[in-house]
Amino acid sequence: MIARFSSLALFVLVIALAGSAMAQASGVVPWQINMQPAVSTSAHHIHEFHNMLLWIIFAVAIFVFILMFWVCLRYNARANPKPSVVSHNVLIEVLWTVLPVVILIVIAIPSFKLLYYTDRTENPEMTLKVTGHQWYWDYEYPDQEGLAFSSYMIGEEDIDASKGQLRLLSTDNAVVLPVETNIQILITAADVLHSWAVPAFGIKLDAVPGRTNETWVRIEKPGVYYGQCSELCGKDHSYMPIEIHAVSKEDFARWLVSAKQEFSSYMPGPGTQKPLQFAYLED
Ligand SMILES: [Cu+2]
Repeated sequence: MIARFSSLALFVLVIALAGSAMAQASGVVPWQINMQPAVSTSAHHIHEFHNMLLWIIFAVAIFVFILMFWVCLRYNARANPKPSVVSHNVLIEVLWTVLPVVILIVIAIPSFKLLYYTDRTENPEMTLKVTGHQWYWDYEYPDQEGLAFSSYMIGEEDIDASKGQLRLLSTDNAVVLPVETNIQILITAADVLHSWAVPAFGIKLDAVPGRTNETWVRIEKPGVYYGQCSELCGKDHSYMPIEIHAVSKEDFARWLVSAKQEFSSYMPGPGTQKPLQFAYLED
């Protein structure tokens, strides 16, 4: 019995240690559990809200389990041969109506605050426009005249692991964004519903044809962050990843200069869709 208990305790410890170690890794790692580390203010608030909900869920679940076992043991036919015929108890009825309402209000207030917080920033310093296509993303920097490009997944056979490229996640043209900047993000789609989702930023927003959805991000530290389309959009839904390089403001300014030259031939818009690279389509 003791041996079984200690092996169980060891198992729980190993899982907990593995979980905390993996939570530190950026992007995706094998056997990952828990959420990707938060690198934006929105993602931090989302994680805090999630953790608060976990406590409430645990408390409710444990209370219901204890109640259930107590009822099964105390009031089964053998232990309680003469059942009670009481059908009303005002105190209990008030409690089981009012307490869930109180719990829901406790959840709803921070939930709505968070929804409005992630909705838009009051002081956007720059804008990134994202357009979903079957099956790639277009990115535009409206503040930088003419800067726009398409971003395709790098095919499996073209993945270069020595450059740190990841299967199903790396793209030919990564989005480059500055850290410590309030970035307004406008999301739309050109054909069907897509969803632009980057877990480390706490963003998952539908890309809807004919409509512009807005959110924002303030990235806290440089790094490479990945996301995926999260709205089933057709046969290559799983092959339109998002790759974002967050860099310092100085590096971003330098990237802008070179990117404007590199992408100057690309003109976004209906009828002139001419993606720069067909890395994925060629295979
Ligand atoms: Cu999609």
